[in-house]
Amino acid sequence: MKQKVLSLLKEDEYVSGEKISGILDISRTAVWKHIESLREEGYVIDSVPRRGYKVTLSPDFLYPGEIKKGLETQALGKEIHHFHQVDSTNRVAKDLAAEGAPEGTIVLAEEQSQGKGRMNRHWHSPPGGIWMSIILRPKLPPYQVQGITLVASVAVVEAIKEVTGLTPQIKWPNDIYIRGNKVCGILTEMQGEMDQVRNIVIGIGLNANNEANDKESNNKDAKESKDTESERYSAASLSMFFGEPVDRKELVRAILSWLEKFYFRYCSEGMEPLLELWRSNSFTLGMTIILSMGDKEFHGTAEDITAEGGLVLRDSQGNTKVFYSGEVTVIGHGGK
Ligand code: BT5
Repeated sequence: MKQKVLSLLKEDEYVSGEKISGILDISRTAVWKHIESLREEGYVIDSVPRRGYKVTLSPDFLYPGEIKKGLETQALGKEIHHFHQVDSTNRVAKDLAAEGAPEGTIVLAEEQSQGKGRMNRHWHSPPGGIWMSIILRPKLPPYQVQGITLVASVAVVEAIKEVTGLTPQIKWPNDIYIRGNKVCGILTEMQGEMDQVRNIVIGIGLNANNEANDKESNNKDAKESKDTESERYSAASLSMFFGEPVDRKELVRAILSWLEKFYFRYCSEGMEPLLELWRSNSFTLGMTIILSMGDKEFHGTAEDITAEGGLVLRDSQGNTKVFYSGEVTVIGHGGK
C-alpha cells in the first residue's frame, strides 16, 4: 500500500490526502502514516495547504519500488529484499533460497559489514556501492555453474557500458577492471548435489559511488594471505572515471536486464553464443600471466576461454592446460 501512496505522490500534480484516501480506499490517518513513513525512509515530501502532497526528492537508496519502476525483466528482480545494513547479501540470499525463494529473487544492501570475496576474503562494502545477490535455479549440471560467473561478468560489462559509456574489461575469472583498477568482483555460490544444482547465488560487488580502496583491510588481507591478488589490490569506483555519481538504480536495472537475457541464452544454448562477447571484453586473453592455485604457480600466455568457462594457458614449451579456478596476475603482453 505504501508503494501505491508513493506512486500517487510522484505524479506531476500535488495530490490531497482526501484524494489518496478515496483512490486507495484507506483512511486519512492511514494515508498520513504512510507519508510519515516515507519521510522516514528519506523521501522529501512537500505539503501545500489546500493542494496536498508531492514528492520533490527521492533518496538515493536502492528501494525495491524504485528499482522495479521501469524494470523490464520476466523473472530477475520480481522479488527484491533491501537492507540498509547487512552482514552479507550472499548469506541472506542463500538462506532465502533454502527457504524456497523463487528464481530471480534479489537481495540488495546499502552497506555490508561482512561482505565476502572468494575463499572467505573480505569485500569492502561501504555506502554508495552496489552490493547485490541474485538467486537462480538453473536446470544445469554442476559443471556448467562456472560458466554462470562468466555470463554475469559479460552482463555487468554491458550494463556499465550502457549506463556510463565507460569501457570495462573482464579479468578471468570473476573481476571487472577499468584502467587497471578493480571496479567489480563476482562471487558465485552453488547449493546442490553432485549431479544436480539446487540453486545458485550470484553476488555482485560493484564500486559505483563509494570510496573503493580500503587500506586497512587491504593490508590485513595482504598480510594474512600470500596471494598476489590481495597484495595488488587496486580498486576504483565508476564515479572516479565517470566524473560524477552514477545512477545506481539505473545500473541495477541494466545489470538485471542484461543478466536475464544472457542467462536465458546460456541455459538454452550454452556458452558458445556468449564466448565471442566475453573474448572481446577480456583483459586477460593474449597476456603473459601467472596463474596461482594455492602454493602452485603456472606461467604462460592466456590463450583462450573454453565453453565451460575454463582458461586455456599455453606454457613456454607450447603445451596447453585448462584451468577452472585460480588467481591471475597479469605480467604483460603475450607477444601474440
Ligand atoms: C571477489 O572476490 O571479487 C568477489 C566479491 C563479491 C562481493 C559481492 S558484494 C555482494 C555479495 N555479497 C557478498 O558478501 N559478496 C558478494 P575475490 O576475487 O576473492 O576478491 C577479493 C579481493 O578483492 C580482496 O582480497 C581485496 O584484495 C579486493 N577487494 C576487497 N574489496 C574490494 C572492493 N570494494 N573493490 C575492489 N577490490 C576489493
